[in-house]
Amino acid sequence: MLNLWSWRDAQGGSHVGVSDGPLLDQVLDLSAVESGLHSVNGLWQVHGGGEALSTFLRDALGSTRERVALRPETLSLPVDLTECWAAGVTYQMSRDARVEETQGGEDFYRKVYEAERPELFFKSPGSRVVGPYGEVGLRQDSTWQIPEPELTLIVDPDGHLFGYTAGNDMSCRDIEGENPLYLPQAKIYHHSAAVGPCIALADTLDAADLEISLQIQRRERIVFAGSVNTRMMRRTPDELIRYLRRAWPMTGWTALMTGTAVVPPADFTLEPGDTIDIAISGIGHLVTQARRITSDWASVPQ
Ligand code: DO4
Ligand code: MG
Repeated sequence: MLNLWSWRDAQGGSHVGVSDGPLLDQVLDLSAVESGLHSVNGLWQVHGGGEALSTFLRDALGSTRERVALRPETLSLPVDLTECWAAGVTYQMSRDARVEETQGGEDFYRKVYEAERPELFFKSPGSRVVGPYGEVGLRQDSTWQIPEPELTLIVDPDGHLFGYTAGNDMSCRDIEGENPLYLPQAKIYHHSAAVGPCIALADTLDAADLEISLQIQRRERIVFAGSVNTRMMRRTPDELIRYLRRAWPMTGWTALMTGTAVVPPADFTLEPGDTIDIAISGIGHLVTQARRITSDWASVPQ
């Protein structure tokens, strides 16, 4: 497995590194291998993706160069994103949860689960996507909010699948449930998308068999835990990217969330301060904290 990490040093300089598996304490800083390699984008421009990149990274890891242990709070977004998209109702569990929360629009969800065309929606501009250990937003006008843990595709500027990361598609079940036409307000708001902690290169991870788990901690207590395997997904990464690209030429790096199947019970809602830990095998933990959105909160995440 090959995992790419992005982080900042104490002076604010950016770095990109690689590890063999999601091992935060055994990262090879790629600027020690080739001067000028400071970002995933720079790496991709020089070495491309797929087999050519994997060969370069495996050779680099084969050397005896020093490995660094990264401090979690120094991690940045795994790649500078132009935007984030999401797919919906890609697991039966999500279809059932939507049918449960909806007041009158149930058939739309049943149909989209079966249909050839997947549900795809815009989620966030890249500048509002939250990285590891950042804060995700809670709307003031919703009383039923949940995180959605999702395998997330990282698509390169040429539109090819580059790798996988973990994603959080924050959602307001009451707003969407009232009327499916409110989907943009239920899904798109300040810091409603988070991704990280690293990118597992696409040709080094079998995305069809990954364990996705979600744990939510409130003060000292675990208030929800659940998991699912990507074997249960009805769509494939290639299919989702193909549909997105039908009418959306890429202009930069894109994250595409692939849908959730871990849904907390109907009486659960997030509270400010809750810690959300999303783990995916081969990728690691995306940890964020929930914070209420106020009008003065406009900081752009690192
Ligand atoms: O149809 C609403 C969105 C569903 C969703 O986000 C999911 O299934 O993950
Ligand atoms: Mg979702």
